[in-house]
Amino acid sequence: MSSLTKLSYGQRAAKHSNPAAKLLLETIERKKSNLSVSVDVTTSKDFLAIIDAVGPYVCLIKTHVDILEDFAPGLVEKLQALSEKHDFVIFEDRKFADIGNTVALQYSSGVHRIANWSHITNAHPVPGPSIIKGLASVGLPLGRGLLLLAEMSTEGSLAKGAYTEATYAMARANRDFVIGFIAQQRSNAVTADEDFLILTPGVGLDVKGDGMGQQYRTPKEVVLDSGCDVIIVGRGVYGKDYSLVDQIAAQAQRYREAGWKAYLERIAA
Ligand code: S5P
Repeated sequence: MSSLTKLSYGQRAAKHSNPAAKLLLETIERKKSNLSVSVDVTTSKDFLAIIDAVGPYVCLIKTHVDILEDFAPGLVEKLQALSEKHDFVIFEDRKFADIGNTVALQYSSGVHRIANWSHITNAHPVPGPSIIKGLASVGLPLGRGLLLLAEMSTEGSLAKGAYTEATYAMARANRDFVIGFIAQQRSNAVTADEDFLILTPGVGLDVKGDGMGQQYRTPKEVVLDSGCDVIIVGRGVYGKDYSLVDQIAAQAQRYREAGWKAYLERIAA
């Protein structure tokens, strides 16, 4: 595995030139948390309550704002206020997948105006490098960062082998804007000179799947065995009853501890 996995997040932050990647690495180090909570709920009330409950324990909040049935521009200000209150970075998981011109419009405009508030977003590499060009035309001047989906957590994913390798090559050619990958492991194909962040969904401590193709691994498998940087946890943290904020906060603490322990073991090994 890459020697990058022996460096601390702080050491990596000091060397990173992309502002969004630097901010994320610094936040991880400062808060001693490599946990990102993915808040996939449909009302603004639940969305904000969950974020307020888990905020102290996360480095990053991952959103799907298009799921919210009552989305209004004022929500973004509330999200930003929570980001300041609890010191976390924001990642809108938009998974862009169209031609450069279209993704530039989807990223900058529409009701969500994602580039205005989301430090990090992501894209499928399937259209080829023009997707990066389109998104970078909007995000780079704002100091944003992009993650490419190199692998997915789902059963039967087509993102593997040559597709995944080609994704690394696309990132390598655009290192000013592409800060890393959504992936299941840190590949040996990515060397230590290229500090790409690996953010990994499909993380759960209690169950192995969700009956809809999602597959879960533990924080230890993800961070220690596979060399990933950030664990992304959704339902494992907030469960089904969003009113149980104390329980949600306790789960976030549990995942944070597991993720950080695995990281400490990794850099000590
Ligand atoms: O390969 C992936 C990529 C992503 S970004 N698998 C995923 O599950 N995700 C996202 O991570 C997914 O869209 C969801 O928001 C989150 C996982 O949620 P959970 O409830 O299964 O932990």
